[in-house]
Amino acid sequence: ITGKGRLSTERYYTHEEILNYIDDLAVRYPSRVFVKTVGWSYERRALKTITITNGDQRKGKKLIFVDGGFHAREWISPAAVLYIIDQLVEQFEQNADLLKDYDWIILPVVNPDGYEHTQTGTLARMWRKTRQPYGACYGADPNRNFDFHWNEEGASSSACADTYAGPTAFSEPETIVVRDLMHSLSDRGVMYLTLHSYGNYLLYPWGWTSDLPDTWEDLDEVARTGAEAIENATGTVYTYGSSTNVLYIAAGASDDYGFYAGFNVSITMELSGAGSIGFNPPVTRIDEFVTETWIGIRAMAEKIIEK
Ligand code: ING
Ligand code: ZN
Repeated sequence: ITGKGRLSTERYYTHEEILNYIDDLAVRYPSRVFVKTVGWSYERRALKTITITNGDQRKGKKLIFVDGGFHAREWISPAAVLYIIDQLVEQFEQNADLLKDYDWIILPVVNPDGYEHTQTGTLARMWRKTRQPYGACYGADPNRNFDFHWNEEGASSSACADTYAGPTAFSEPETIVVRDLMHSLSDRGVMYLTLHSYGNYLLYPWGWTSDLPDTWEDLDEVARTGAEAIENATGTVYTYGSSTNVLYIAAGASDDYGFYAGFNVSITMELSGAGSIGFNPPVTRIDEFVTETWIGIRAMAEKIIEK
């Protein structure tokens, strides 16, 4: 995948391949694409963002922040992120409206240690968490580790649990990176989008309470726009609503934190997948799942831009 050429949707890629790919894009499109190392995972893998622009460096542009790969086993998430990058960089002409007044900053794999573990470890395909050791067990759930009503609801204090909140909020270097990015971007950030799988949901805050934020109607309108665009184009039905009300209560998730940190729209997208292929879509279906994801994201971004 290094060198010229685009990534295909015919297989899943390793973290190293993903980093090489974005580095390569920055070399090939030096006026529009910028890659930065923003931190390191527990096992010292680089966390890199790719910022995609239309080449116009004027100040005051707004920003959309997208991440993927929070949860190790949710392989379709980094795959969808790669497709988004391809659309914004290689298919720039078709998507120029999305970059006119907005830059996009993308962190493809938040949890590379976990992702690598699911690809190379023994019996590790269903790993979810990070890989920092806690006694006899490993890892915290990065999507329960953010310091907003941390560990109050829908998280575990047991280090061996899949939803372990961690010993403290922001115990994981990976969530600190996302937090610091959010704070550094929130003055111009308008949408935070985090890609998980599976179940076909567009979720907005709050996840820590069944109460809704004051501006929930704005969030609902954006999520509905994404869901309708996907259903109209493909027939796939996405359910939208607050995390607590349509899925389950869970405090310490990144979308609640992003909203609290100043992103007026903050959405967790649970991509396609169901039953036995939930975390493991066959490679023959990657294309279908990532293209429908892009249809929804594109529609949500357009909704925000027109406002
Ligand atoms: N789902 C999310 C999880 O972290 C979620 C759902 C997101 C709940 C945000 C609450 C808030 O459990 C997956 N698949 O990880
Ligand atoms: Zn997840």
